[in-house]
Amino acid sequence: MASSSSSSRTTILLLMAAAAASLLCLAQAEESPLKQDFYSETCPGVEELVRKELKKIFADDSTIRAGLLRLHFHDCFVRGCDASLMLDSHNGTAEKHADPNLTVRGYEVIEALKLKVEAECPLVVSCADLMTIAARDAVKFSDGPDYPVETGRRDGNISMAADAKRDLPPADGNVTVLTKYFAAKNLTMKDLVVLSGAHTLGVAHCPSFSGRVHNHTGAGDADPALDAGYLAKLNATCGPANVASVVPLDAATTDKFDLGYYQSVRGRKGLLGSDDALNHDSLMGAYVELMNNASSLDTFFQDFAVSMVKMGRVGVLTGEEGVIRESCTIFVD
Ligand code: HEM
Ligand SMILES: *[C@@H]1O[C@H](CO)[C@@H](O)[C@H](O)[C@H]1NC(C)=O
Ligand SMILES: *[C@@H]1O[C@H](CO)[C@@H](O)[C@H](O)[C@H]1NC(C)=O
Ligand SMILES: *[C@@H]1O[C@H](CO)[C@@H](O)[C@H](O)[C@H]1NC(C)=O
Ligand SMILES: *[C@@H]1O[C@H](CO)[C@@H](O)[C@H](O)[C@H]1NC(C)=O
Ligand SMILES: *[C@@H]1O[C@H](CO)[C@@H](O)[C@H](O)[C@H]1NC(C)=O
Ligand SMILES: *[C@@H]1O[C@H](CO)[C@@H](O)[C@H](O)[C@H]1NC(C)=O
Ligand SMILES: *[C@@H]1O[C@H](CO)[C@@H](O)[C@H](O)[C@H]1NC(C)=O
Ligand SMILES: CC(=O)N[C@H]1CO[C@H](CO)[C@@H](O)[C@@H]1O
Repeated sequence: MASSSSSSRTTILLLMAAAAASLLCLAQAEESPLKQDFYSETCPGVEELVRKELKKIFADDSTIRAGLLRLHFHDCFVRGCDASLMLDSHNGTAEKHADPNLTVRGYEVIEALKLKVEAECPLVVSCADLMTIAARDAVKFSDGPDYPVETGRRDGNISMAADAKRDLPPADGNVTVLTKYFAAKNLTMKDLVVLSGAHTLGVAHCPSFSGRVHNHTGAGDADPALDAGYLAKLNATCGPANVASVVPLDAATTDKFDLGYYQSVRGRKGLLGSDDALNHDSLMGAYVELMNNASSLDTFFQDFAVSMVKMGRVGVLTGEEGVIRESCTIFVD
């Protein structure tokens, strides 16, 4: 790399570090109606109970950790973190029936946790908080950071597929599009590049990216941004009509929360269009670059914890708002 561009890169990284520092202060100063250990009086030990249950569940299926992390994201982006994603509908119009949610996994885990928690403290702990705690534990048990979460959310009673279609970012979104979806939730480009790091866990189904393989611009072409060897592998797994097969989002270490995602993205092996998009913005590209240095792991862990806590505040219901449901999937007024 030419020295002029490497010095401008250094400048960008310094700017990002400054932005990160001010963001940290902001996150702490920002008023949040939530707080850590909200249930210390009303359901002491709830986080330990959840962790104990999840440890057993993950021993049977380590891949469900990725599902739980995504579940929290999809809940928070649609009507806020209010467990509206958990609600079943009899007419197929709830959030969980929206296209982007058809592949979301882990509903039954949240419901199982709720059952255990109800036995200890009936009608006290919200499903939205259980989803938040479960997402944190999913990261922790994947060798990621173990960060304190805020609690005190209450559950919503409205769940509409149309809201999910409107608010969840598209898998083929470019930088401009993704930034808009995040800004609509008061989340920054820094949050976008940091939270995209969640794709260090889990898988995607062929339809989420096969456009990049078979028909990128509508002329039967492939996305030129894809590494050639990687493209050939994707093509071998995902024929144009394949809707069932899955491919890891971070091929090297699918079940481990690490920097592997950013290495994939930088190596033109980001699976989704939205992953590759991070390369096409100078600030987010600089972050991807920074995360390609193994010594950045702690920075990623700290950044991820800050952005997850921020995402966990989106549109929350607190105090007298919303309800505490007995079951996370059954509608109550
Ligand atoms: C930046 C915008 C994002 C887009 C466009 C996006 C899109 C997607 C898509 C299309 C899939 C694959 C679905 C499938 O085909 O099965 C996926 C998987 C996943 N996403 Fe995202 N995502 C984004 C951000 C996030 C965030 C913020 C998180 C969490 C903090 C997250 C966590 C996950 C996880 C863990 C998986 C794997 C799920 C599994 O293995 O079941 N994503 N995402
Ligand atoms: C589906 O059920 C929900 C909740 O009961 C209701 O609000 C909505 O109007 C129904 N939609 C249709 C299309 O029947
Ligand atoms: C990003 O995508 C949107 C919607 O597809 C499009 O209108 C816009 O021109 C794209 N922007 C860039 C910079 O490619
Ligand atoms: C974003 O922040 C504004 C101003 O603080 C607030 O009114 C709005 O409700 C927030 N939006 C979400 C989705 O949290
Ligand atoms: C590729 O996309 C174009 C435009 O959307 C469409 O007309 C065409 O049928 C597609 N080709 C294939 C092979 O799917
Ligand atoms: C994908 O594989 C098919 C069948 O082998 C081949 O015809 C096609 O050219 C390949 N596409 C790409 C983008 O490699
Ligand atoms: C990685 O980061 C460390 C600490 O910031 C730095 O000393 C080292 O030069 C970096 N390595 C590369 C290859 O950039
Ligand atoms: C939902 O909860 C609110 C209180 O947060 C309540 O006013 C409303 O009647 C409930 N039911 C529906 C269907 O919105
Ligand atoms: C955004 C997204 O993931 N959409 C997919 C939802 O699931 C259906 C069925 O598998 C796919 O066709 C969509 O592409």
